[in-house]
Amino acid sequence: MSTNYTGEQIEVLRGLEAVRKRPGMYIGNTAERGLHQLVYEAVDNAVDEALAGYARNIRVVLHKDASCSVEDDGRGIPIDIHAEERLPAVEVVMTILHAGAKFGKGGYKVSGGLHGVGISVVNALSEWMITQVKRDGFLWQMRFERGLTVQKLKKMERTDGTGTLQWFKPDPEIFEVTEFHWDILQKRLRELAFLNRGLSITLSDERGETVRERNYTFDGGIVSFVEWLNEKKDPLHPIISTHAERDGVDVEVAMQYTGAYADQIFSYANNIGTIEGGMHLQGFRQAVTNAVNSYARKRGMLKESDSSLSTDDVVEGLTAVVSVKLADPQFEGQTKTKLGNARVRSIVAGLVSERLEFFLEENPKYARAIIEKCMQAQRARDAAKKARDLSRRKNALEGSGLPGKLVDCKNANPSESELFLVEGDSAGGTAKGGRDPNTQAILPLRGKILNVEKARLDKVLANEEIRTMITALGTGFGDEFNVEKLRYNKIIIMTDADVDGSHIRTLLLTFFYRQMKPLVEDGHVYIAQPPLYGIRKGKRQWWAFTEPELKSIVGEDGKDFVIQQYKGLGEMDAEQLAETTMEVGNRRLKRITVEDAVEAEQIFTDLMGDKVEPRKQYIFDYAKSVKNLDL
Ligand code: 0RA
Repeated sequence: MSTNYTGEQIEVLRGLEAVRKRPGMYIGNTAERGLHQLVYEAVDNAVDEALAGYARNIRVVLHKDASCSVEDDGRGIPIDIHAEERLPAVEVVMTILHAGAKFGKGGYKVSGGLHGVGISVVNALSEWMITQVKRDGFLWQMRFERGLTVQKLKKMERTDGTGTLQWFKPDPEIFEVTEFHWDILQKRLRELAFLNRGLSITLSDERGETVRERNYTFDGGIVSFVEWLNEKKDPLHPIISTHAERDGVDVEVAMQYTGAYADQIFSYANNIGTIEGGMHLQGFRQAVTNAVNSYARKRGMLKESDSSLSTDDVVEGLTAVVSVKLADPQFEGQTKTKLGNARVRSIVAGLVSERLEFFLEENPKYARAIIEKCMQAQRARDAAKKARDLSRRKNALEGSGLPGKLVDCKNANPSESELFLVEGDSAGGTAKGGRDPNTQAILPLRGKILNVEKARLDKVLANEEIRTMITALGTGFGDEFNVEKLRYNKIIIMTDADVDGSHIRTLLLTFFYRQMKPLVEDGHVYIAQPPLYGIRKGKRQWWAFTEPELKSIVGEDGKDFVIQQYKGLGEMDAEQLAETTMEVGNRRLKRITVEDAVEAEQIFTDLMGDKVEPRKQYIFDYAKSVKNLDL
């Protein structure tokens, strides 16, 4: 590169420097999440080109050298000279911060949205990046290193095709981890394919001995999405769907009731998962509540004296996808995943009411099944409330003492206190011996009792252990949950590394997510990570928490090392458990995010649902990942 910097080049350097200095500002973090964000950014650009009606195929390849390429068959990024910057447009897009937006203007009905930081950010955070554009009869190529142009736009061979290839290797100087995960990428790419009907997305992994490749194309769009979500459930009727544009908002909804007890409603704005919900979700829930109630009243299924079905009642067992696309999305909330555009609420509500009312009128048999399901939910909720009131009164009579099984800590200050939920009485005893009595409380949970199959979440409340836990936490649950009453800052789930342990963990996470959501949202829930191996050589002792750690301790041959595998917490004594898993400073905790909880919920559905096959599959999959499991 020339050393006589022009004004533009100085701007470029400043911009890239800012990105490399504070990558978190642009991609969230430099861990796994941020690393995958690079791929999403490149894919989002390609999806935009598809939404504009030009690209049909997107191909993502994970290469052996830890690089990733994203290719589309759109128009190709323009290569003509940009008047202001006096550089080829493609170079402007690749090297100038926020330049992408300028180009997109007017061209796209929908633009990238949340992630839309610009491809120049990917470039700045890559050790190297190659951009190829096919257009105007030729293949064109540029090359960059850490965001700086090292090869100017070069005309290569002739080609009739059009499209864009973005090929980058994330910079190990920036990222803590540089390995892409198939599971993470396939989940998002599959979701994008569902959300954009007909778009073909291929993920190819060339890193292993054999190439692993999957294509996602769904001609049914979000109808296919709901079909897929309900694959393991028992649907009550064919999928109800609608798709329309109103006042510049494109709305797509697909929904289907099942025999399940939980709802599964996913909402999106401009292809971004709105985990925190927002106006589109509000409109949907409101419309479903109104339509179901008005039909139930009209048919006399709900009598005049009966109270109306609540939203919670009418969404029980409902699987739905609500996807909106609009030009000016306002993302709000802690994680910027809540749609704030108020007008979207009535637009979605109007369309859903119309469609659902029509469906109910046209299909009296299905309508009856749906209303009956909702009324059953109402009865269960009433019964649970009565039981709750009863147990509250009982508590008051008994002086509302803390449960006898709880081994509480001395410190009454919640901000410094922790509660360990421990699987089994025996491990509970060990944990009691190893805890710091000032700040750490122990509540043993009896696994066998918790392991109730086919339990609806309401029924979980009948469980003594769960009620004990709620009393210990102090917050109440469901509608009456109050996070300010929480008696411990950290709630740490400590279970064995086997199927039962995983069951209990799944059930607790699902319970917390459904009945005590702010607990998860505010990051109070953790999973303890006990070591998998204890290693001894002479008088020296190590712990390994993963297979690679074990390898790095014992080396390739591992001579003279005595290796003990820990399958259960009970196999450690109090001192060992404290040192490896409980002591602040030594221990490793995994903090549970909303995404983890959503995942747990999906697993919960598989485990507790009516169908046996998914449960078998889960246990089989799990068994594969745990060695020496006694089945
Ligand atoms: C602006 C204008 C035009 C294409 C694109 C952007 C474009 C960007 C990306 C990023 C990844 N793939 C892409 N494909 C296209 C086209 C202008 C024209 O041809 O008239």
